[in-house]
Parts: sequence; C-alpha cells; structure tokens
Amino acid sequence: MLNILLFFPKHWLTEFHKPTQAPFGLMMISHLLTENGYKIKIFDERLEQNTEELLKKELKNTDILGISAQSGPQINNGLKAAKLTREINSNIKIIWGGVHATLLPEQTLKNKYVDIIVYGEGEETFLELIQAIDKGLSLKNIKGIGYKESNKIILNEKRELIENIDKINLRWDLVNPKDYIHNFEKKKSISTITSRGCYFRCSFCYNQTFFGARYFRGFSPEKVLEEIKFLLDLKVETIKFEDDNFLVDKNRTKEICNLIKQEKLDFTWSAPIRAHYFTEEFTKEITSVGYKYCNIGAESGSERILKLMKKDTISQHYIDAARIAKKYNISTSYHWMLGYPTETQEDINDTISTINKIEEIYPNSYHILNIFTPYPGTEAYDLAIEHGFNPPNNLENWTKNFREECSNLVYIQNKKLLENIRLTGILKTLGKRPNWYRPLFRPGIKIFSSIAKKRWEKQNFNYPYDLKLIKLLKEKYME
Ligand code: B12
Ligand code: SF4
Repeated sequence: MLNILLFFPKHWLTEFHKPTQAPFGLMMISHLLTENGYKIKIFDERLEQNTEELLKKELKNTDILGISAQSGPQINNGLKAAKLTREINSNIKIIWGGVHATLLPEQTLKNKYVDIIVYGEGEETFLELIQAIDKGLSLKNIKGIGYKESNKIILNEKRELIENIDKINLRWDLVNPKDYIHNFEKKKSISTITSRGCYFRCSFCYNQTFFGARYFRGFSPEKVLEEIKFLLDLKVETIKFEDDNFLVDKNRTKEICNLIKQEKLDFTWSAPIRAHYFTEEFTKEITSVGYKYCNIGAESGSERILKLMKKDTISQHYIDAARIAKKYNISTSYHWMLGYPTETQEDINDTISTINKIEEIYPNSYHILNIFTPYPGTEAYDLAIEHGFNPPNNLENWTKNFREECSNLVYIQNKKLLENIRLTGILKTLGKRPNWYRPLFRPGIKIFSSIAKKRWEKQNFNYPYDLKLIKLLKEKYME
C-alpha cells in the first residue's frame, strides 16, 4: 500500500497567531482513503518551525505527496515543499488540489513541480486516483483530474458533485485537535465546517465555478450535532462555523437549533450571515442557542456597486442589521471591499458613510476593509480583465499576497488613497479588539489605532506617516 503525505502550506511568512482552522480539505479527502486501508499523514506547515528538516524525514517513507493551496502565498510555500520533494526523491508523485488548482487547472499543471491535479471536490477523485496509481492503472478515465503524458497536458472530464455529503467525515483523528483550539474573545474556541456552497450568486465568489451558483449542500442536522458534541468534548466554549454560508438554509438552521435545545448544549458559536437574514424571528431563534459572533460580507455602501456585484443586498440592510445585532448583543464584523472595477470616489464616500451610520448605531461593530482582489473563476475576475487587469500567467506568479497587491490593478484610479483608507479603517477597528493579538503587538496597536480614529473622523487620508511606518515594519517582518 502506498504511503501518502498531505501537506498544508503556511498562508503567510509570519503567522501572527496560531492557526485557527484545521486543514479541513485534507481531513476530508483522507476519509475514504483511510476507510480503504491507506495510510495517511497530514503535515500542517503552520504548526512547524522547521519545515525542511521535518519534511525531509517524512519524505523517506512517502510515495505520494498531496498539496493543498488556495491562490496566494500558500502556493509559494507549496512549491517550496514540492521542489524539496523532487530533489530528495523524483519518484514521489506530487498531486495538487484545492481552490487554486480547481479554478486554474491547466495553468497549475504546467508547473514542473506538479504531476497531477485534482480539481473540484476531492474525496471520490482522490480515492480513485490513488487506487489507480497503486495498481498501475491508466488515469484516462478518472473524472476530476489532470495530468501529463509525454509533456502533453490532459484534463479529464469534470466529476459530478457528491450528492449526500453525510458520507464524508472530517477526520479529526489525523490531526491533533488541540493544535487548533485558540482563544477567541477570552473563550476556548475551535473551528469546523459543515456544508458546501451557497444559495446566492456574488460576482466575486469562487462558489459559482466550484459548486455552481445558488447550490448548497449541508451535513444533515444530526451530523452537525454529532460534530458539535465531539468538539464540546474537547472542552471548548465557542465553535466557529467556517462554512461559506452556514445559515443560508433557514430550515436546516432551525433543525440544528432545535437539536441543540433538545440536547441542552451550552456553548457560544459564530457563523457568517447575510445582513438581510437578521430578522427578529430568525435572530431570536439562533441567539437562543448561543449564536454570538458574526461576519457580514457587506462589501460596499454604494447601491450601484452592490448591484454590479450581484450581492442582492442594499446598504440599508447593513444599517438595519446593526440595530438587531446590537439588540441581541452579537459581536459583529462587517467586511468591506474597496477598488471594485468602475468604483468612483462617490462610491467610496458611500461606503465610508455607511460605515459611519453603522458605527453610530452600534459603536462596537468591527469594520475590516480590503482592496478587491480578482480571483480566477469568478465574474468579477472577467470584469477586472475587461478593465485592464492582467492576470498572472503562471503558477509562480499567483503566489503573491494579492489581497494587498494593488500594483497590477490598473483600473484603480488612486491606489495610495485607497490603501490609506483601508489601513486607517482597519487600524481603527483593531483598537476595539486588542486582545486578538499577541501581547507583543498590543501597545503598538493601541497607539496606531488612536491615530487612525482621528484620521478617519477628519477624513484625512493624506500624509499618512503612521501608515508608512507600519508598512516599513510589515515589509521587515511579514510577507
Ligand atoms: C477557512 C478559510 C480560510 C482560513 C484558513 C484556510 C484553511 N484552513 O484552509 C483563513 C482565515 C486563513 C483564510 C484566509 C484567506 N482566505 Co479563505 N477561506 C476559508 C474557507 C471559508 C474554508 C476553507 C476550507 O477549509 N474549506 C473546506 C474544504 C473541504 O474545502 P477545500 O479546502 O476546497 O478542499 C476540497 C477540495 O478543494 C479538494 N482539495 C483541497 N486540497 C486538496 C489537496 C489534494 C492533494 C487533493 C487531492 C484535493 C484537495 O478536496 C477537498 C474536499 O472536497 C474558504 C471557503 C470554502 N468554503 O472553502 C475560503 C477561501 C479558500 N478563502 C479565500 C480567500 C480569498 C481568502 C483571503 C484572501 C481572504 C482575505 N481577504 O483575507 C485570505 C488569504 C490567506 C492567504 N494569505 O492565503 C477564497 C479563495 C479564493 C482562491 N482563488 O483561492 C475562498 C475560496 C473563499 C471565497 N468565497 O472565495 N481563509
Ligand atoms: S453570500 Fe457569501 S458564499 Fe454566498 S455567493 Fe455571496 S460571497 Fe459567496
């Protein structure tokens, strides 16, 4: 039987806190293989200090190296591991999977450190692939993979999505769950994931390509309850549901809430929510069983941009959500995007003024601002290209931290101003939750945050000496 090593690369050069999410994708693709007798080891680079030494040791007993990566720095770290593997033993097959390989399969395959890619859902494909390699069979008929034959790239047919995802288990036994328990708002917390897809159709979201727009499958409420009980047995107080849209199916949510009530489980939990889901009735239901923290993907305060994004929300939803969130004492983070193609100063002003209105109602709300990043496989990516964005043309060039890299986003008129608004907004919010960060960073956060608050109030985003200093520190210590 083959020995399989699954590698989960770091997301950043400097990890400011320990990983808060386990490598769920790798834990899930391991299930069917483990059931079929294969030995799997998961190597989470984020937990290790010396990847090279440890990897060298592990590779001695490895036949297959699986690498998971989303677009961005994870690819860089994945490539480093692949290169090392090649140097040590060129017989080890290097298989890439995950969001990036799924969205850009051919371009990924072109890289010399990629032998095979698995695109789309990995569970059934990976099992079939490993069985074929094990038995020396042809890869020709395996759906959902791409490979090379005499330097030619072959992309097999797409695989259908798994109908009943209850047959997949999140294999916590292949990692040490304690590695992923972390402090969140002074409580012992852990993250999990219980569904795939979403009923909505946002233009910038990978869901449209990965699962198809408006398509959602969740673990059954009973299976979700089993997962919750397992996690609570680890003595955590808070569970974070990392699903794209855990609450999207209101009936499923209600059933889960009922089961939590029946079992009298006492814990707090978090999940992203769409602002218009914050109705009195629904909020009462979820908060009665511990819903306490939420992220709202607000994106913009401009109705024009929201429409263009196919967000199916209006800025008033965000303001109304603030009232409800405050009433039910839900710790709420709004996430905003600046620099969407065609965005004007007027649109930016609408975003700033929506944030101000929300903060007036709910001063404790958090606001995270980002520069819009065109990720492949989305409508927004095509729109960005239409407006002059020149996407990376090989795997190596997808390794930058695109989130902060606006140098190639040519359609943005005033990059400096946007970056200053973004950083000011974030710093202002960081001051509301200093305990999220390691003690070493806290005094700095306090000082920079109070300067940012003043800057935001005066709408003074020019001459940002404080921001320049932060940039310098970041360049020195972070990727
Ligand atoms: C948790 C999460 C994070 C966590 C940690 C990531 C983690 N543990 O994986 C953190 C907070 C760090 C994070 C950060 C960011 N994230 Co994020 N994140 C997620 C989220 C919500 C869940 C990831 C997950 O575990 N999914 C569940 C598993 C089962 O799915 P999966 O990993 O895709 O695995 C399946 C297949 O891909 C495949 N597979 C995966 N790996 C492998 C490997 C092999 C060998 C094989 C065979 C198969 C295979 O099989 C699996 C089972 O079917 C996803 C959305 C989502 N639902 O996936 C976004 C997502 C991955 N994130 C995204 C983004 C954009 C970001 C940020 C840029 C956000 C931001 N603005 O800061 C940063 C970038 C970080 C960085 N520097 O790289 C995008 C990525 C788009 C892209 N093209 O890559 C996603 C898809 C969200 C979205 N709506 O678009 N994220
Ligand atoms: S609501 Fe969230 S998960 Fe659903 S399509 Fe929009 S961004 Fe994607």
